[in-house]
Amino acid sequence: MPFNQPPPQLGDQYQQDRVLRSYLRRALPESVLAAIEPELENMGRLAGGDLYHAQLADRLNEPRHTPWDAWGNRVDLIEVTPLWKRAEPLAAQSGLVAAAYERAHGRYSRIHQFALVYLFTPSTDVYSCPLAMTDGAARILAACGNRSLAERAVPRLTDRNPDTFWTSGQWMTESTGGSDVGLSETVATRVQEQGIEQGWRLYGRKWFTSAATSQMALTLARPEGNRPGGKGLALFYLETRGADGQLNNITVHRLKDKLGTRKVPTSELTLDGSLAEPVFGLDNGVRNIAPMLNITRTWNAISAVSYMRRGLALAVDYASRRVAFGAPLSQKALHVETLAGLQVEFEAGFHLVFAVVELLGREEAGEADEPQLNLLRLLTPVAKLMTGKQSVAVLSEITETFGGAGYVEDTGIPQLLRDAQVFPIWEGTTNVLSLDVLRVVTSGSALEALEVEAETLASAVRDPELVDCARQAQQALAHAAKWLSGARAELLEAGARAIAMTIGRATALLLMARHAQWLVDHDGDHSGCYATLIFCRRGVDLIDEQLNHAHARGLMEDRAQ
Ligand code: MFK
Repeated sequence: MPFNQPPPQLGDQYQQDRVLRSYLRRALPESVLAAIEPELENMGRLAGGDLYHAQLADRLNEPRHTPWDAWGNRVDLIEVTPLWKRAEPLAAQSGLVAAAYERAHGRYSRIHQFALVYLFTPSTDVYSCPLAMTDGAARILAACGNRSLAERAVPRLTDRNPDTFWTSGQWMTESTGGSDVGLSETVATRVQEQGIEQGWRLYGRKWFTSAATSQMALTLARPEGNRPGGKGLALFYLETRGADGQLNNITVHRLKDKLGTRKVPTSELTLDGSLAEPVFGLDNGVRNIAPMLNITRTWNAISAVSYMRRGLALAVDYASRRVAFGAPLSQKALHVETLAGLQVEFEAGFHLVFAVVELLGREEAGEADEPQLNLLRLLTPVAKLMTGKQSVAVLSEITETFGGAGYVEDTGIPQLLRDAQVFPIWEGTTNVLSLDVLRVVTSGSALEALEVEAETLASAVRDPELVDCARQAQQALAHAAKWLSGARAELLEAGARAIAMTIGRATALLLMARHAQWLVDHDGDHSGCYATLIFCRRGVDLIDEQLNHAHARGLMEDRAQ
């Protein structure tokens, strides 16, 4: 018999997740953890068992678009994969959107929701995408003051009954730009008959509409006569089908042929007189859709850390099964060092995004003060951009930890890397979000709020090695503040990514140090200390004092490379 390598096994994804479980014990009151733990246990079992096996079996399936029926009628049917068909009712019943709006656990409700999402996401092939947009739409509609829209849509978007649950799209991107949304060309026309207003119709082409199977969408369009730019756009609500079941003057042209997230039926579509309703106001569309972006960016960051965790769970298990050069990989110093480097990046991202989730929960419970609101505004793009980059780097290394097997499709490993590549791209690329961070830190008091929070986190730490890590993190933040106050406009822009990453890594390091101290105090467990020390050594302050933008311009000026 030739040798056959035993494949990696995935166990119970809640019970085996030391980082998630210890975080929840520290962050939640005992009564809240006791109330939600059965749900987490159930989701962890499913994610590592039944759902994971269904996901592997579903690997070759993709969504299908049928533009015409046999008799020449335009139907634009989109059929999703079997795993997605299973994911939707599971998501509704598990309250993956609802838990945030039921607020059964007050300001802890977002932790409840996102802990479930974190377990669910890597076993459901990015079904988190429509859920993220659904959550973002519910957040906007619940607060928009448009009572009839809120009463119609919010109960459906937050429903636990799969038969009546709705998902929402977020149709922003046009071919003019996914980043510079103010260039959008879609026009909104007011329809009047005999002087009586009949509503609005939208005309335009949306170039990247994720999850076009949703029952509704929030989208941007320019009311006729409005000025150019994002301020001239307005935020509209539309339902994709009328009461007769027919599409709302929407033509789906094709599904996108993407590098990853291939189960997500992302479409190009044309709105040709689609009935729509302004959510509120007839301008400032970009500003008005921003709360949705901040929610979907949080989902993006949670998804990115959940993918890192999945890759690590498989790689760590595999290391104990794969023998080479006389011993399992789990006993080889260089392999262990490599895995530890990946583990700490995951832990840093985990603590950063759950800090955002805590702030979001406080905000929605009306318990956030001004500095906390500023922190939420700053750390949301920081967490999204940092975890997006981490997830690609970590999953690329994870692929390599399997050697040639990681490069072979039916192990399921390559799909993790391809899917992760979307996290730094959609919902704002790393550079676009770095510029958002730059705007926040140069126009308000968010950085001061972070420095105060850093002092609070540092003061919770007593172990001398952790104290040293916390000091390095505070020095990095002080360096960022000093650099920001001294640099000229072009240099500020050129250095924006380093600033954003430094803020992210320094904040994550402080959060890790605080958690590590708690683990030592409560459990005598030093795993958090090791993680903090290793992460600190990998580099926190990424600001380049020698940055000379003239060099980059000189190098990249328009000539043959
Ligand atoms: C797996 C889970 C996730 C899955 C989700 C999948 C969904 C996929 C579908 C998509 O990809 S949807 C498209 C995602 N697109 C983006 O994220 C857009 C990226 N581009 C930006 O974020 C640009 O910075 C932006 C469009 C906002 C720039 O547009 P503008 O017109 O130049 O806006 P400007 O002047 O920067 O901001 C307009 C206002 O909004 C300002 O307020 P004021 O009017 O009061 O001055 C800004 O302060 C405010 N604003 C912008 N971003 C904000 C914000 N406010 C709060 N939070 C923000 N993030």
